[in-house]
Amino acid sequence: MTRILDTINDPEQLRALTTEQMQQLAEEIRREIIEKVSVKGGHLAPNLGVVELTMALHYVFDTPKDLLVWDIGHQAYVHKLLTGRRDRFHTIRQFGGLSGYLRREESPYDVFGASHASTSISAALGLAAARDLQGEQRKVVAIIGDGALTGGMALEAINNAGSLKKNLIVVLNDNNKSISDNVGAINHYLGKLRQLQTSRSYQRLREMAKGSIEKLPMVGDKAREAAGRAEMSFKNFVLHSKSGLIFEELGFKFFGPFDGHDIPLLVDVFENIKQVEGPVMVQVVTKKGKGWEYAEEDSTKWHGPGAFDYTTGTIKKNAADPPTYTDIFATTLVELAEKDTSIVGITAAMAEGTGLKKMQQRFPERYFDVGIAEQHAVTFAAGLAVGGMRPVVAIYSTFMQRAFDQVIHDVCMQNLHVVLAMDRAGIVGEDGPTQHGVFDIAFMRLIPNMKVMAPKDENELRHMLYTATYMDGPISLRYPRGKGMGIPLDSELHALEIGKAELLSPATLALAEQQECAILAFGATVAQAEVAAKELAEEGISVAVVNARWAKPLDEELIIRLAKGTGRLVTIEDHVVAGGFGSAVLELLESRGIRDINVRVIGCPDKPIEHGALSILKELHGLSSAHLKDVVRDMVRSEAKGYELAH
Ligand SMILES: Cc1ncc(C[n+]2csc(CCOP(=O)(O)OP(=O)(O)O)c2C)c(N)n1
Repeated sequence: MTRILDTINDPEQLRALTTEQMQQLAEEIRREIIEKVSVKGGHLAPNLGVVELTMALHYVFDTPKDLLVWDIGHQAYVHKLLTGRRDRFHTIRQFGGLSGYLRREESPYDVFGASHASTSISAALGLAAARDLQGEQRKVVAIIGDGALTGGMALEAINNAGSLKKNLIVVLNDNNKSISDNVGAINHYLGKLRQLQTSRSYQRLREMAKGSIEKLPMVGDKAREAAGRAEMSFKNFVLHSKSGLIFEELGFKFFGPFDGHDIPLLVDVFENIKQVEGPVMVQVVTKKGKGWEYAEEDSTKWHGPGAFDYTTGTIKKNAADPPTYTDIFATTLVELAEKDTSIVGITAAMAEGTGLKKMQQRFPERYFDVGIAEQHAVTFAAGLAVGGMRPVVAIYSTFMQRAFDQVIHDVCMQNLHVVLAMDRAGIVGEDGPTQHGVFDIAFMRLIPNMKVMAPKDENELRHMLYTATYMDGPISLRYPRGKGMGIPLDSELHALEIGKAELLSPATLALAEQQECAILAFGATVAQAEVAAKELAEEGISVAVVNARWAKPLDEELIIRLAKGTGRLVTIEDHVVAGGFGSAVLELLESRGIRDINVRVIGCPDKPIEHGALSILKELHGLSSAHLKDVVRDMVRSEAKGYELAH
C-alpha cells in the first residue's frame, strides 16, 4: 500500500489532506522515524513528541513564506520529512547526509540554524523586526521546549519581545522534560498551567467554549477572528482565574494549555492565533516519545539513543567496550566527594551526558542541576567557591562557549578555584559543526589565571581531576567524547606537577633531543602520536613523543630543549589551529627567538567541521596517525625552516 508520506514532497500537499489522512500520516511518520533512527541512532523521543504539532504548524502556516524557527532543532526530523527531504532521511547525521539539526544550506524551510538551546525567540524576534522594517507580510513562529525555556537567553528575548510588541508567535512545546526531568521555578509554574489541561472543570468549560465557536459560521477571516477571540478570552479567563500568568504580565497574550497530539484542535488553535496582534505564546502539551511504548516510558534513555532494535526496544551496545571518559570522570568525582565534603557538582541540564547523575544519586545535597543555564552555572560555581566549597562544573566544551564572560569576569579575574570539566572536547562526530568542541583551548588559554589541561587517557583523567580539585585558582580540564582506551585504572590518585609534560619516548630527555623530530601531542591525540612514532621508527625515522598534558602553563623547558635538539617539532591537537596548543608552542618559540627550526601545527581548519562518523572526520582533518607520519616524513626529508600550519 502506498504511504501517504510518500506523496508529501512539500507542505502544500499536506494542506490538501483530510483529518483522517492526517492521522494516518502521523502514524507513518512515527514509524519512519523509529525505523530510520534505529539504524544509526539519533534524536528519537523529542521527535516522536512533536509529530502532530509539526504537521499542524505546516498545515496552518504558509511555509516557507511564513517562518518556523525551531529551538535546538533536535526535534526537526518531522519538519524535514514534510519539507522535501524524505528521500534522504535515511542519511541523517551521516557524513554527506542530512544534518541532525537545522541547516540553512539544507533547505529554505530551515530558517535559522541551531543545536544550542534557547536561541529561537531571539532569532524569531529579529526576523519579525526585519519583516516590519521591510514592509513584508509573513508570520514568524518560534517553537521552543520547556527545557530550552530555562535558558537565560530565552528569557532575555521574552523581555525584549514583550516590549517591542511585534507580531510574533511563540509555541511552547511543553513535555515537562529537558533531557532528564526539567528543573526550576519556571517549569514548576508551567506545571501548574499544565494541570489545568487535565482538570475536569477546565475540560468542561473548554468543551462549552469550543461548542460555541463551532456554531459560528466559519466563513472568512472575520468569523474566524471572532471565533478566535471567543476561545481566547475564555482561555484568558480560565487561566487568569487560576494563576498570575507571568507571560501576560510580560506583554504576551498567553493561550493554552492545549493537547499537542490533537491535530484538529491544534489546527483550530493556530488558525485562530494567526489573527492575534502582538506577541503571543501558546502552550502546547506533548508527550515526549509519544507513540512508542519504550520511549514513552523512559524518554531520557530514548532522547538520543545509538542504534537499537526497534522490535525489542534494546539499544545495541558492545559489552566489551571500555568505560567512557564520562563514566570515569563521574566515578572519580564521587570518589573524591566521598572523602571531601566541600566538593560539589554542577550541571546545566546534562545529568546523564556529563555523568553527574552519579553525584546526584550519591550526594543529592551536593549536586545542582541549574537548567540549560551555562552562564549561571559558572557564576553560581564562583559563588560556591567564594563561600568555601570546591565546585566542579561539568559542561560540554561546546556549551561552555556560552559562559565565556562568566569564566573571565566571575572566575578568573577573582582567581577563584573553580574546576571547569569539559566533556565532548574535540570533534564529536554526528552532531556536527555547532557541537564540535574545538574552540575551548583557545578561549580558556587567553584568560589570565586560567590553567588548561587534557589527559592522554582515562587513567590520567582521574589524576587530572584530582590535581584540578586540589590546586588553587581556575582550571579547565578537557576530555573527549566516547569510550576510553581500556587501560587499567590506578586506585591511588596523585597530583600532577603543574605545567610539566610527560616524555613518553625515548626514555630520557637527553636521548629525545637527539631524535630527528619531536611530536608534542595534547590530550586525545597522544595515542595517534605514539602509533605514528612506532611506525616511523620501523621506517628508520627517529621521533620523540611527548604527552603535553598542559596547554597552559606549557612545559617551556622541555619544549625549548626538544626544539633546539631535534630542530623539528610537530604539534597535534583535536582543536582548531588558531589559538590552540600548537599556537601556544609557536608563541613560546617566537618569544625566545627560536626561528631556525621547522615546526608544523596539526589541528582543525578555520572552517565549520561537518557532521559524520568520528573516524571519517578525524581522517579528513589530519588527526590520524597516517597523516602525522606523512607530516614527519616530509619534514625529515626537507631542510625547510620556519613555522607551518598543517591546515
Ligand atoms: C546551550 C545548550 N545546553 C545544553 C544543550 C543540550 N540539550 C539538548 S536537548 C536538551 C533538552 C531540551 O529540552 P526541551 O527544550 O524541553 O526539548 P525536548 O527535548 O524536551 O523536546 C538539552 C539540555 C543544548 N542543546 N544547548
